[in-house]
Amino acid sequence: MNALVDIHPEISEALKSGKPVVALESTIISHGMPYPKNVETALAVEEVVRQQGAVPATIAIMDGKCRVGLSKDELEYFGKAKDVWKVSLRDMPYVISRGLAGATTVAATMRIASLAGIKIFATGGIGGVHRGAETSMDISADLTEMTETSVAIISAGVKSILDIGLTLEYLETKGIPVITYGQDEFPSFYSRKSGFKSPLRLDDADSVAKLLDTKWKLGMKGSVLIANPIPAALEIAPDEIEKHIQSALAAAAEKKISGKEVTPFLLQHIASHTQGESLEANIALIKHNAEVGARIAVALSAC
Ligand code: PSU
Ligand code: MN
Repeated sequence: MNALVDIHPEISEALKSGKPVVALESTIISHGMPYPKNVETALAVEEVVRQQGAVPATIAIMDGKCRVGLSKDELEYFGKAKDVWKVSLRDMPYVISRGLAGATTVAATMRIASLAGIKIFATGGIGGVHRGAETSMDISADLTEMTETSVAIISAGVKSILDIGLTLEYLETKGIPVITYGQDEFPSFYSRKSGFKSPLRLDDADSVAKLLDTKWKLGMKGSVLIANPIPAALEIAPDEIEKHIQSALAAAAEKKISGKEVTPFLLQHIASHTQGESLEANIALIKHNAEVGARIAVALSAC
């Protein structure tokens, strides 16, 4: 085992005995939602995973180590502290070697989950190819990591702050299977619709687990993206969100926001202009993803 990876005893016990484990990220806690909803959500998501018979593993960086499994106090710290780094792959060696606190993005969480031996990771939304990437070259390391690391991601699709079409093209180029759970159309986070047909569709956890098992038994390393549409009752219409995205993009350009600040800036702008509606939708879809992720983890442990 890697000396820089510290796994909570309950999780390491589960992994040793082949029990289902679901990884969870921490950027969403520190940089994706306001306190105290972020901590309440992190705890609720862990509980959802347990209810399905799997063990939750929230991942972050602390005291010079990758941490797999956080205590309630530690979750509280990551939800409250103002100086927590947003850590994607690029930042991992710096933040770990300096002993700083870091909240891990999808890319960094996948890498640490993989080091720990966890195969399933549930989150809200992944990073991708940004609108205007043809000139900004802003493409999230979440996508490149999906070719490196054999950890499947359950998300609510891709937020339309990104260029959904280009993100799907990128995933096709890299050979990443994209499966939508239970419908033909690829979802766009707040909405069950995106205007793009999903490359693949599966309707139950057993079928997804069988596909994952097959991919990895073929020696094909890398991820699979499972897009789980938001529950219909909580959907926000795409044109409703689009006007907030346009205003967020304009504000980002005016303030010259760049690099790793872009995604948190856009997310915060949208949240603060939708009177909490987007936050409630966000919380509900993460719980839903955790539930489906845990069911897939349970099915995979029986493969
Ligand atoms: N998209 C969301 N919510 C999030 C993120 C993205 O809808 O919280 C976070 C995730 O942690 C994701 C990261 O991995 O932002 C992507 O950041 P970047 O675009 O800088 O790679
Ligand atoms: Mn970026």
